[in-house]
Amino acid sequence: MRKYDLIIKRGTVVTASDAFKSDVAVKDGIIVALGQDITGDGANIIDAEGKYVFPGGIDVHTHLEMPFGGTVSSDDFETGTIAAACGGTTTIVDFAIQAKGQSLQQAAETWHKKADGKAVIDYGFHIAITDMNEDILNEMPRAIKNGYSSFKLFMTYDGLKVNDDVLLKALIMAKENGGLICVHAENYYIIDYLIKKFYKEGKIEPKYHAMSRPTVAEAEAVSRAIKIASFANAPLYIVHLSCKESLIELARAREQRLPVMAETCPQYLLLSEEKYEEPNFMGAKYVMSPPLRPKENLNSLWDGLAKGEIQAVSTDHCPFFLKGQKDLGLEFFGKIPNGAPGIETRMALMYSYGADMGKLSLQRFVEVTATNPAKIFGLYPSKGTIAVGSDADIVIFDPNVKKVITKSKLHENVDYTPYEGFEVTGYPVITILRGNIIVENGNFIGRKGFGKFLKRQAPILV
Ligand code: DUC
Ligand code: ZN
Ligand code: ZN
Repeated sequence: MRKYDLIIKRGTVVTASDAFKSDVAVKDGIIVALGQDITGDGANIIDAEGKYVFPGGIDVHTHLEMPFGGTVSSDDFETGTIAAACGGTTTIVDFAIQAKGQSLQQAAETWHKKADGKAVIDYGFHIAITDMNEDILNEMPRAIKNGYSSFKLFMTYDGLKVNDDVLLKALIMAKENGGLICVHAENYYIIDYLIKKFYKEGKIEPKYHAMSRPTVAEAEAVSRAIKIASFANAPLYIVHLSCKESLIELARAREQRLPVMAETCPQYLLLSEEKYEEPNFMGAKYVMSPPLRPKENLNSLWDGLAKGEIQAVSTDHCPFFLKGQKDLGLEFFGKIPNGAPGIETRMALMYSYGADMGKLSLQRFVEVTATNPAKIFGLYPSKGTIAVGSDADIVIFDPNVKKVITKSKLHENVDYTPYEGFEVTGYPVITILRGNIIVENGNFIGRKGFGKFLKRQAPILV
């Protein structure tokens, strides 16, 4: 009889292409067998009858302990990754932000100090380039070789924004060296004009944050980035695509077979701009960029996700406490730190409002929450699927559990959730990282520092 460490029995294994009843056997953190009636001497047995066996979620857009807007996002690599694990996510890719004058290596080291020894799930880093020059450009190939194979460029935000010449050079350098450029696409000048105009007119409440960042500002930047990438003949990944106008640009590019990919986030699929009307400054909960959009955008995004126009769902998790952080902007929306929590609720929301409601097939749910993120960001096939040879990063998911999302039950280090009161059908019951059970029935039982840094490979275009 073969020796295994763990056998998951009688669950329905779901991958991006299949759903089948199977046992899953694990040895030394790796999936080593799939099949019926697997037995093994001394192995830990999990009975998954009636449950789904999904690949661990992969969230490729998080901001843990990130200095931003005069404060620092409130989840660090310990609290944030515990929350992620409790929500069924086993890998994140966070953004190491280059400070002015820093090399890319220094940016990465700064983020290693935040994460190493603290993270409870595996993690990689994109490097956000904010201060480009010839030296930095020439440093990109080494960064890619060292496993930081994707870079983010902000097309907006004072202090972070880069111009089109930088975008063009970075796209060419990344393409020539097996890297990928990601863009936060919003038109700086439209937004800057509107923010100043609203301020002058005394329009200072949170809802003016959304009004200062109209969909056309996003769509223009998406279109421009796509055209520059097409000129450079380089792949491009658009982060947090939030509206129909941008989706039209994306879909057109993909129809032309351009290697353009995009993610959206649960907040753009499930929440809309009316949220900014919540009284007593509570609209600040939803101050994020891009902002929540008019309702009619939601169905377009769900459609785009189902049809394959959008490839991934991440969270842009960037939490700030209402009390003590968001309230920096009580007198002016422009001072509210941008961002909202979501690292813990992504899998349940996407299953419940996507797969369970029939908007996404089960396989597509897995594809957009795990498989495509792993492929695009150079982690596949060790992450993002359930197959012999892959890491045993697995979520046992009970499709029959009903829950109401409420802050007091979540692990995110922040004083609210944008999804308060959302009913979900289905929730992760066990999270397994490299063969180790790290969450059981909502309780984190893993170990601080067990998360491993992942050197990532070149993107697989999807
Ligand atoms: N958007 C946010 O809302 N927060 C952090 C960075 C970003 O682009
Ligand atoms: Zn962004
Ligand atoms: Zn972000």
